[in-house]
Amino acid sequence: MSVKCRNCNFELIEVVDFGKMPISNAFLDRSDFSNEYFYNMTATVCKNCYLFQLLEQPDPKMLFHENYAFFAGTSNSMQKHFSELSDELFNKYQLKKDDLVVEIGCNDGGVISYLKDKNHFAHLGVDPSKNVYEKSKEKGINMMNKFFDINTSNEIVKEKSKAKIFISLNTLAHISNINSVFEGIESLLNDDGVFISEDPYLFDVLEKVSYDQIYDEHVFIFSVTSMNNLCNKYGLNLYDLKYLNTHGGSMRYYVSKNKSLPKTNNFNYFFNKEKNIHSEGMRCYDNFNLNCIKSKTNLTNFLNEQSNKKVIASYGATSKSTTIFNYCNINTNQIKYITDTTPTKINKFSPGTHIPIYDYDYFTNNKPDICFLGAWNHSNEIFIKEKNNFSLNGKWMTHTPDAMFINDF
Ligand code: DWN
Repeated sequence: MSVKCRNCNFELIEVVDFGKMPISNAFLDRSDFSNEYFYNMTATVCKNCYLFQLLEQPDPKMLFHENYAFFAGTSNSMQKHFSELSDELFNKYQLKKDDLVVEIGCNDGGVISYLKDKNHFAHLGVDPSKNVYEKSKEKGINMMNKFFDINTSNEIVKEKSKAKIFISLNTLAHISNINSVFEGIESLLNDDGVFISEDPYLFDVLEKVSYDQIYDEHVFIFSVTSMNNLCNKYGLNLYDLKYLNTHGGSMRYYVSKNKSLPKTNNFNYFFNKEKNIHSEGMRCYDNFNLNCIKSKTNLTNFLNEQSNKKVIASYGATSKSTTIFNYCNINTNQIKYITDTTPTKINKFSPGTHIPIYDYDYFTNNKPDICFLGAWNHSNEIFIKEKNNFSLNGKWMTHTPDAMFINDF
């Protein structure tokens, strides 16, 4: 393979070839169909540092721009999650009024919107997508409309100060020039500074066969091993971890500049667990490939059979669904429409497979027999909402690890 590991420049091993994929969040008008962009999506892993990564990534400017379709504010449970982390920052790190907190990829608010609400004025959000940047600015958050790298980091130090806390929630995995980002984090942090990062956890993706976490925006899916390798390379100390249920299984990484902070039991537990898995060579990655193929056959058969007799709709026009629908060749023959509450997605069509996306009113007026959970990672929130608002009289289904009905209310 001509592309080398983005961390250590070693050779990459192919894990799964998902075939042609469109831009995961590029929801289309009918007039865009003939000009749609596709790339080949191949998941790989580095045999040396175990960084799981896409072989090819479309130009980031095609993904993050003035019409970025995803707004984090659409999920109440994620808002609660952001608010809780903001409390933790005050309680655990005793933020002083001048302690700068920087958050990258803060989208339409993120954690720093809660810091701002608590009058912590030394905050800064950085996001390359103009529309979500504008949303944050409207809320009175201090913002920079940039991609984060060593140059942005230098600019922040020059214009503001070094940072006490650097946050990246579901963002680090999106940035292919990872070396420049780590350089930027290292040079931005104070000597007692902490970097807190969350992303989908690789071993959840492998075990749950949640291959839909893999799409253009997720250039990397981190494990403790690969994150630890990156931190070591930049003189940073990954000393603690917190396993999270968000987004179907995520890991929060606590990284200090202070190298003498001891590793916690949590760190040792996950680090050793992964070491044991890797002692069997590439077996977990080979199994993942086979499981993806099995899952594809299983979902396709299930949907083909059910769609003969029933109307199926999908709940949540997610980036994840772009991977599923394109990998499994699912279109309006199986899924009649998708419902979503995000204004930028409504009345558009899904990338690649061109399934129409309608608003919530349409959903309530055109109840499907079966509802596919495109936003399965928000199933708790969705079930609570739908239990009170909407009786499906039918069934909810998911694809992971196998296609199945999951009516549990
Ligand atoms: O990393 C990323 C994650 C955090 O968010 C990004 N690369 C992009 C995005 O991924 P996604 O599109 O797969 O994210 P979600 O959070 O699974 O998207 C949920 C979608 O479902 C949104 O479009 C909003 C919609 N939704 C809805 O219509 N009704 C969500 C909920 C909870 C609802 O009740």
